[in-house]
Amino acid sequence: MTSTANERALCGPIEIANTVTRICAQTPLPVDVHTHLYSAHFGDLLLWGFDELVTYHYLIAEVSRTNRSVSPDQFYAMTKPEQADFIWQSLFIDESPISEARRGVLTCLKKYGLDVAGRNIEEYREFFASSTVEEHIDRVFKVANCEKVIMTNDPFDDSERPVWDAGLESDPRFLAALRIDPLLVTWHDAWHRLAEWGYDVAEDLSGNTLSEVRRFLVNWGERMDPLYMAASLGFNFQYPDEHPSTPIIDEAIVPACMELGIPFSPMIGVKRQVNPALRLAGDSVGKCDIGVVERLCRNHPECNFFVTLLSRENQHELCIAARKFPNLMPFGCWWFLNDPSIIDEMTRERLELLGHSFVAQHSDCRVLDQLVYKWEHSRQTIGRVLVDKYCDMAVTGWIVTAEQIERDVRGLFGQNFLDWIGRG
Ligand code: RAT
Ligand code: ZN
Repeated sequence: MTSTANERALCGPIEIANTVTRICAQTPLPVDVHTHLYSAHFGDLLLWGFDELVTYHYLIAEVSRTNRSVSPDQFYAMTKPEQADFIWQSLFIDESPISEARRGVLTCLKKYGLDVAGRNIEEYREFFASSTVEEHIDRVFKVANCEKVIMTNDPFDDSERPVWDAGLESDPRFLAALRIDPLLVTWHDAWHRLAEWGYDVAEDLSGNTLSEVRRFLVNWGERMDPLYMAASLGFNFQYPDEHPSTPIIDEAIVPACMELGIPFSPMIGVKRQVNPALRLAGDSVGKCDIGVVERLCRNHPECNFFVTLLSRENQHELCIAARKFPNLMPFGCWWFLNDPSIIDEMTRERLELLGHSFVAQHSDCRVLDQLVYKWEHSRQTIGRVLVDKYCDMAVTGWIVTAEQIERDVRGLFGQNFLDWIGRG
């Protein structure tokens, strides 16, 4: 093909590099496919502001090794502002904020126009205190250039369920994902909750249990209108297996996903609570068995699987699995993988093996403001990878245009997922 009437060929590596970098920096983010953010209607469930930003659990893990004068129990006994003061002093003043999570705080301050050089945390606190949550949500979406985010919505969460029960008006920027970890990870407890909510279930899965679990999922699906159903699973998760999780997937989750017309999203690889004293910061990572993903996709070719794996060691084989199963879409650089060096490696590997058929990143934000830095950093890293890839194409004589790059970048930033599930 030659360039079309409206599409001008980009000439040479410098023009390609400048154009790709600009497009990656400026393309509106169609959807952040996995966050822990909530709309303002969810009240205190939405975390935002300086103290929340600085007490992110990634930073709690870092301070626990940097400043051992305070034990984890003593740290958690502090008030939130005290925790933030302690982390600021230990990780930002006593040391250079060189890690990715620390650099992220600086990027947020800069993008809000605050004086990073001044290191004045009272000024930062005042900045956030001077806005309402609604104003701040508008600001963050604008600064991050983000159109929509997908929340993590857990019907087992006693602070979240009442918000759905109240049936308040929703904010179209915040889409739902139905999160169902307890059904697969702690069925021995979860079944009591379902029974309490009027479902005819038994711990041994007898009688109507599986059809009732399916009814529970479809009921919540109809209520939340989720874009997918998700569960975080341990690195040692097995499928198929003797464990109740196998019939629950085969006879409740997959049929419910099919009925609702959404994918199932197993997020596999967490090693839970290797250091319980650190609480939310105490989880780790393990390599999972890629056979679990292959067998899920093979046993349920009619169902789509939207998958992210936590271990770096699983990423290449996830790409290969995706080459074999068109009902599998990999997404994001999850949690311990959300660092520039690893995003660079994973994005190259995925582009080389899969072309565009994946979602390059999600933020996993737990604090609204992280939307600003996580995407700023990922846009830069993915941009550097794409510069190389488009230059490699152009060297052959293939014509590269800004319009094609814009389409591709929007896809990688989340449009691919929306198109895949028919919600484009
Ligand atoms: O990335 C994180 O913050 C983790 O703590 C988890 O939230 C993980 O992403 C999950 O969704 O379970
Ligand atoms: Zn998450």
